[in-house]
Parts: sequence; structure tokens; C-alpha cells
Amino acid sequence: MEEILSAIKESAKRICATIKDVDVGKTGHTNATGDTQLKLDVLSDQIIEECFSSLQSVKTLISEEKDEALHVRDSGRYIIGYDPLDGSSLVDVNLSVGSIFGIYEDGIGGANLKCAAYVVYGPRTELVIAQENVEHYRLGNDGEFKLLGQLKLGQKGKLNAPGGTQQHWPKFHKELIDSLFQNGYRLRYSGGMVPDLHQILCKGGGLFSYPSTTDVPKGKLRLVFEVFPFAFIYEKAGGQAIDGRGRILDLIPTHPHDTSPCFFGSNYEISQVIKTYERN
Ligand code: FDP
Repeated sequence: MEEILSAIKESAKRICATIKDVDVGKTGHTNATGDTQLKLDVLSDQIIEECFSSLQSVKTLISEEKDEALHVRDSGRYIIGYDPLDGSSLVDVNLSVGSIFGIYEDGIGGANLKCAAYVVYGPRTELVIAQENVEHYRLGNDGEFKLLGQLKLGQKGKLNAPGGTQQHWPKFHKELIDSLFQNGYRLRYSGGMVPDLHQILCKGGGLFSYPSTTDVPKGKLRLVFEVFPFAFIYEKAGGQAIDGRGRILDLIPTHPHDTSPCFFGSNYEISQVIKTYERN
């Protein structure tokens, strides 16, 4: 695992430098989920492929930006599921974006995750790695990631990050989100999954939701590259991650690009989601 964590750090430094230097132009291609690929998406994907494909412990690379899984070596132990540059459409307005990594063994189900990590490229570059604990690092001017401490969620938070187009939300979902606001929760939603979930984690709690809607009944966010890694991180931080019915990490995708509705949060907010969704 150490060589994988070193590769995550190396790729993060290179992607951070690339974001600062390269224009955000479109490539004219779409990825497997139909998103228009930006040059930065493709470059970030290439950087991660370069950093990981020489590692003896890597069996397969599955990228949000590649249609097919890339087989690296039979003797490798881990499958790396990654989103090279999540929220890349926010780069041109200079909001934070991120890279997400799930380290799987023997399959790409939630239960196969051994480690998850993400990098936030914002005013600062930060890295969060979850194994047994959730460790929070910051990239210094010397080019090294320094450990800041461990991240833990409280029982209840104050932030509400509701994803998806409201026009297409089910009525009961709108009532859930409204009831949180009526109880003093504050809206915090940038439209980038990585900074939005990072904020809730760093501030100790709240709810991030991306529900099933009439336009995207299976949700928008992708299990292998986005939803499973954050579910693992939130659970290790003492919170929960559910799809509205059950625990996200119990799901098994039928395809690497499968999506799922998702709710990440501290225990109180998730209990509210469960109560609402059980009744509907
Ligand atoms: P984006 O399409 O910009 O890559 O991964 C998809 C994602 O961003 C997430 O980062 C973000 O949370 C979500 O989509 C935002 O979707 P909505 O605009 O539909 O809320």
C-alpha cells in the first residue's frame, strides 16, 4: 500500500501544477458517462496512469475518463478506481476541484475497498487518506505532504449540501432538505463533490445528498470512482453513507461506470434521511 500512497502524492503534485498552467479547453470527446472531456481531465488521467502503471502492486486501473479498464499486470494485488479530476467544469471559474481514489482488492464492490483517498486542489492542496483512520495532509512549499491530524465527524453538524436539480427532486426529498434548513442548517454547495464533502468532514458534520431524481433515477455520481471511496472515508471518520435504502458499501456494481443515489453525513442527518426514505 505504501507505494500506492506515494503514487497518489506524486500524481497530486503533478496535477496541481498542471491545473495552474494549462488552459481548460474542451477536447471534443465525451467520456463513458457522457460528460464532455476537458484537456485537463485527459492530462490528469494520463498523469495518474503514468504514476501507477509501473507499480508492482497494481493489477488494473479503472478511470472515470476511460471507457474500459486498463489491465496492468496479472501479479498485481490492487485495482485502482479513480476520478482524475472531479468537478473539472469548475476550474474555469477558479473553484476547488479534486482527484478521488479507491483501492480495491479482488473486485470493485464496496466491501472490496482497502483504502480510499482524495486530493482537493483549492487555495491549498490537501490530501485525505482513509485506512483505519482518516488522515489529513497539506502540501507544503517544500513539495512534501505534511500530516495535519485525523478527521472525525461529530454526531450532528450544521451544513447541508443538496445536489441535483430541485425541479426533479421527489417531493419527500424536498421536504427532508427543507426541514434541515428550517432547523438551522446552512447551505454549502459549490457543485464539486470533493470540496463539498471535504468541507462537511473538516467542519465536523452535516449532510451531502445526491438523490434519485426524475431526470437521473439512478443518481449522477459514480460508485467506483466517487461514491464508494467517499462512503469508506465517511464511515472511517465515524459517519455514514447510504443510498436511501441501505449502506452504500454493501452495493456491488454490475458495471464500472454504474451510478447510485447517495447520502453522506454524520449520524443524526443520516437518521433523518432513513426516516424520510422509509416512509416513501
Ligand atoms: P461535475 O459534473 O462538475 O464533474 O462528478 C460529478 C459532479 O461534478 C460532482 O463533483 C458534483 O458534486 C456533481 O457533479 C454536481 O452535480 P449537479 O450540478 O447536478 O448538482
